[in-house]
Amino acid sequence: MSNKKAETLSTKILKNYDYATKLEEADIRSLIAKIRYMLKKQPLCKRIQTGSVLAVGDIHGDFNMLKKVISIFQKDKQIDHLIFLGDVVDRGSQSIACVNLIFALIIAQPDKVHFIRGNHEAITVNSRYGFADDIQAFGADEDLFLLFNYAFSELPITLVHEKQKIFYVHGGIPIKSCLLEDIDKLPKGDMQLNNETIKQLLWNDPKNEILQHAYSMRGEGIFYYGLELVEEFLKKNNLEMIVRAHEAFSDGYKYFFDKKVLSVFTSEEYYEYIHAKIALIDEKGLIQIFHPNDYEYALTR
Ligand SMILES: [Mn+2]
Repeated sequence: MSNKKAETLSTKILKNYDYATKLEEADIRSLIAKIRYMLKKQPLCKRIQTGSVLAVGDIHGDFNMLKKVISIFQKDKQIDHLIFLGDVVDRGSQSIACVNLIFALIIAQPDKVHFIRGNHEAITVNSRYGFADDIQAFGADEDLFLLFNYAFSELPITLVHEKQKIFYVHGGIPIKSCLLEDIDKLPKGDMQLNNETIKQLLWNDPKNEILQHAYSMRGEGIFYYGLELVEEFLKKNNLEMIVRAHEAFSDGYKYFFDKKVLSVFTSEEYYEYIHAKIALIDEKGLIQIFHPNDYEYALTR
């Protein structure tokens, strides 16, 4: 498998994003192979030291929204890092193209583009909510679905920005006390989210009304986390805030616990009542929330 092919494809896709919808199976296989090779070397808790961040919530196959977000990142040279908070696949109509485009971007700018794993980047979920059907409709060999999921299982599950002191994750914190060092010791390549801590990082939700934790309606082994758990986690790990995704609020974002947690959602195709949002977070942690359509206008005011 030559890496050159994946790099050539990446360049081609980034010149014309729609090309990500037109790839042949062999092209997709070479992107996946390259990404798996790159991800294998990365820890489960990724760290970045400095720079501004554009944080993107669930995309869920909304290719048009993804194209807007990526064009903002490519045009605005003041954005140092682009962080996808997971749930790129399922529900919407173009999951495969969305992954292709993000993989192409990671290949081109591996130090600036970060894809944190969501609960839909797990085979137990994406075999049921659209992605498996999309692969079948695409007419690919069955193992392409498995190859995507092998790659997803190598994704980082959290990212820490050391200057901002922000913890980026898809769902949130586990209910058992957890240090950042512990996250790196969790098993990599956990396809089905069998590890309970990984499962909770990807599935748990914040809830304002509780202090510690409560059982979640999402299912067994999933919890709501409250203010005291958040404060304890932040203090122990010398952090100030959690930025996560995973919940579709109608405004596209919501703050919890006196702004100690921010939730962002960035998909509209499947969710007609949602106004997608992205969060621009400067190096010091100052946050501006935008709809991707309003981004350029808001910056020129
Ligand atoms: Mn989710």
